Amino acid sequence: MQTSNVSLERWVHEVAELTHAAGVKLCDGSDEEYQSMVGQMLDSGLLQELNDNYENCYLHRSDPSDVARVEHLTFVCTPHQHEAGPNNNWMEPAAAREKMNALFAGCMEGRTMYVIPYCMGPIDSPYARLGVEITDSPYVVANMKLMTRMGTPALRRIEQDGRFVRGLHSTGDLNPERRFIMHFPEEMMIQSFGSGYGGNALLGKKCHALRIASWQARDEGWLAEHMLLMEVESPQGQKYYLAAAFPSACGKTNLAMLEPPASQSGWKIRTLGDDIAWLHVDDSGQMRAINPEAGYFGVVPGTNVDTNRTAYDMIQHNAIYTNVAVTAENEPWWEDKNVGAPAIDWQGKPYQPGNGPAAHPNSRFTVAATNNPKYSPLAEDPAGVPITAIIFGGRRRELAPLVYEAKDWNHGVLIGASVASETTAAATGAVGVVRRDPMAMKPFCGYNFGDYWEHWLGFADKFDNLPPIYHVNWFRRDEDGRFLWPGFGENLRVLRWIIERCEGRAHAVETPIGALPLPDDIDTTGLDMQPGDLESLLAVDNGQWLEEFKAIEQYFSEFGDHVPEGLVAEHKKVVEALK
Ligand code: GTP
Ligand code: SPV
Ligand code: MN
Repeated sequence: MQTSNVSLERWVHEVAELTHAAGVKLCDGSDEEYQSMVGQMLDSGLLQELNDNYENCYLHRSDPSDVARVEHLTFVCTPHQHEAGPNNNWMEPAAAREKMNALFAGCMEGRTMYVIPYCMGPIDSPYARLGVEITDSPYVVANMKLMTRMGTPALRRIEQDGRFVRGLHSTGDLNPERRFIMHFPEEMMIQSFGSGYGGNALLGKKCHALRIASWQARDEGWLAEHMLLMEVESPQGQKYYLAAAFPSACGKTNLAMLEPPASQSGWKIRTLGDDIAWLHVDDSGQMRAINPEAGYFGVVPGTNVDTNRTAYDMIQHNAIYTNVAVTAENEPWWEDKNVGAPAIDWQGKPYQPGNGPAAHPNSRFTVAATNNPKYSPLAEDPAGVPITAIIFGGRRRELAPLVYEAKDWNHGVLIGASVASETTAAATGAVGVVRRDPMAMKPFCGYNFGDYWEHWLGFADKFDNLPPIYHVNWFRRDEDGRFLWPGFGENLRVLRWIIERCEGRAHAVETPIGALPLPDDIDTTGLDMQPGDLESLLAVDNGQWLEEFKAIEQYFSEFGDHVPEGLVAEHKKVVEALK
């Protein structure tokens, strides 16, 4: 191992000894290295070639027991349980370490151990943070190459700065009984065993950039959030930057790559990020954000030329597909692709409709951000972009209106803390069950939510010009299950109202839950909506909201004396107004 960082060298040595790895490969992040990983995986059967129409695209089928994040096997290991909070599974650090050491002992016998230095954020950004992932999975190496800035430049910065997050990963035997994703925030350490899938295994993403980073962000006065970052340019050339937090599989990738419909001519969208944002307030008091990632691990099903043309085109070259189906012509296939037909399902079996969807509902693509024709060059700006507005949202067939605006920052924090959303296939377990998912961070906040809300509220004490906060819901339905709002590209119409509000130009009516547009305030020209749909989408029923606020109060009470008084006060104000 060639590095001047002595503690890195020592750690790599220790891990090699523990795991009995046959060899150590320090990854340089080059294209040749990526191709050699791909070649090796084609030989071993971990990857399959796809039809030539999909240039440099490969298919990976993960173990059928290993297809999504595993929240029940994900732990935050802090000295005291209250630090992790009721929002996390907790294990005492020494006990967790002992458990993990036993699992890692000898687990790489006869195999190569890859050492991946990576940088989350532009390599020259003061907001960027470093990490090293050690893994026995060439699939992880290839994905980290597409998703992060990894290799020699990251190692050089680690050698300069000294500080980095240590992530140790092994796919192990994929036995769910021996699968754990452990976080040790005080030691800036992650240990993941027994999964080769997405957020469980690509440790730079959720484990580092959200769970460990949220802990650091509290200490250092910033925010690490499950947010997309996008630029919206008006026909007049004015640029706005939106940061939006929606739970897993609730529309971040789609919004970040939005294609303006013909009716919205002149508007342009550029993507900064589709999953994670790090927000800082700069010396002038302006909130700014960077995307710590450099690629996308996105939901495949539902991607087509009408919903997300950008992603559809972007994944036709230099992409890794995980758990999609293939056609008889060996092209990747998924539900709602709207072309071709599945021949082989995601498990590699001949497709039979009775066996469920052909592509796994959480099948994913991995591509570098540079594949995205809408990728904003500002994503490489070390200073990040100035945030115009923050948006929270969830997937709710009932109650939550299409859009509403917080009265001020603290009320916005209450709105974020109260987010509820239907569960999706992004995590194992039931789908479609409404649960609280504050700030879309339920699976990702590395510490007690009570303390996290306090940290959010604290921004209002320190700063004057914080961005306004909104809530959106693209997922309202009628009794027959029909979506009331067309969604996707048409969401731009809602973003336009938000932007006009930020500029003090758009109209709104005050309600107890926040300010809403009247139906006439949203441009619906050319939309094929049924009479009354928009009215339903913008209705606020005080009685229903009182019930909702009871449930919110109940939820907050789970956090005991960690719940900030400021949040309770905001809750009370809304309840009084609803009465
Ligand atoms: P993660 O990567 O899991 O964090 O998810 P994400 O928030 O990036 O979700 P994504 O954009 O991939 O969307 C997930 C699913 O929601 C896909 O099947 C989309 O087709 C669907 N979806 C996204 N936007 C909309 C919308 O505006 N309306 C409707 N009805 N569905 C949407
Ligand atoms: C999510 O579940 O929110 C994802 C996918 O973005 S994963 O990286 O697997 O967590
Ligand atoms: Mn996500």
